Amino acid sequence: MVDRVDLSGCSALWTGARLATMAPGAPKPYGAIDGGAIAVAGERIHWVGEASRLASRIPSGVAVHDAGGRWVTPGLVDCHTHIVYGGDRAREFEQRLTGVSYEEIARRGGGIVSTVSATRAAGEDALVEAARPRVAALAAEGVTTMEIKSGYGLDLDTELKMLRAARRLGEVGHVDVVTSFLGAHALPPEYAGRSDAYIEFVCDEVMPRVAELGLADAVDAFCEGIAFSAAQTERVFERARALGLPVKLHAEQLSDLGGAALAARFGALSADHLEHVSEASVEAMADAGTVAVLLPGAFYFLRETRRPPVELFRRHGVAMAVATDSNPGSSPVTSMLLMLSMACTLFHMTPEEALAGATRHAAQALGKAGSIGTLEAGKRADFVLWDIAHPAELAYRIGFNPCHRVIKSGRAIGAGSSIDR
Ligand code: DI6
Ligand code: FE
Repeated sequence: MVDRVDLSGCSALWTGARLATMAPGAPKPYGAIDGGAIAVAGERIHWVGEASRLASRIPSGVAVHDAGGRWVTPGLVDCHTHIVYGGDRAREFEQRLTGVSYEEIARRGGGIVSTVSATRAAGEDALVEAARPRVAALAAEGVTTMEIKSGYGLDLDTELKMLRAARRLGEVGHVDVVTSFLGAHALPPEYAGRSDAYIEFVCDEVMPRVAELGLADAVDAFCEGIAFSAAQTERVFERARALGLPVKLHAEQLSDLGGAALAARFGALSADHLEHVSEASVEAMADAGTVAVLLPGAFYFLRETRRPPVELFRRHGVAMAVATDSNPGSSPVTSMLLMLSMACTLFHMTPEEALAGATRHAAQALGKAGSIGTLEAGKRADFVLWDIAHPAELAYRIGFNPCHRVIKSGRAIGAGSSIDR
């Protein structure tokens, strides 16, 4: 006689589901459970398993929903975005198409710095309103948690304004927002030729204020020839550590400055981009448990040719996440499903790896592996019902959204395009 699942205290039960739990070490691909059910208690998953384990009489307080045989995955997690910004860079896109490189545009004072001017000029409300439809586009495809970075302010007031705007985007309740302080993103014009002085300003004046106000969940930096050196990044990390904030890093996107190994030395949550990472740095990331966040949108949009070394990450057991890098300059992307497709076609990941990269491993990259990213008891009840015949379809179709319904913190918040418009 099978033990029956105790549903006392549960608020909702979803039956008739084919679950892609994405649980680690599960016997079947995608952690699949056919004939599955999810019991929800308030905002959390109470139980996940085969519906045959349920008693025939469901307690009267439990709302029963039929998933209609649909596949159900964890809510998607976009663990790397710069989605709050002023203006856009469509003109720069035109320039790049005439042959000017991304790095050359940055050197001519365009690029990130032009977004900085527009972001400084925008009010906080305007930043929130501009980002809202972009966040809604992600939510419509089943994103239930996303990260948002600062880094287009590069002065105290605008960095704080961006982070407040990011927090506000999470208040609607459809998408949880995790923030990162990216003061060391680019050198603002007023510090031209004085990059050490700017790093000192970031460390001594901006980061402590950000920490004091509780506006950032982590600290990020851009370690690159067109941005900051490894030594400067290390100073940023030292201060983050002193303030008790976890770190992550834009590393080895355009060249190898040893950023990923530095990040690993500081126990970073993630190192991101990584097209030019060395095997020694991959080993350091494996030892530190630092997640490799891969960003196929930026790779595609900048027409990069060197792929991140997916085979090395596999061989050394580095968890791979996939994210949009949503930003106006190098990845004007607001589709996680497109990133799953590109992770497979451009980076040669498998559809299962790509989905793990948008769920379990993305959660890990945000330091939230204990609360989101898989369908397991105790985790937040964030999940998505899909009109698909197999989970590989999520990475297979291009420009089609099969999202049937999103459940956020135990509540149905809508379906596909109806979310948060
Ligand atoms: N790497 C990126 O892909 C974005 N920032 C970064 O450090 C690009 C930001 C931009 O071009 O506006
Ligand atoms: Fe980025």
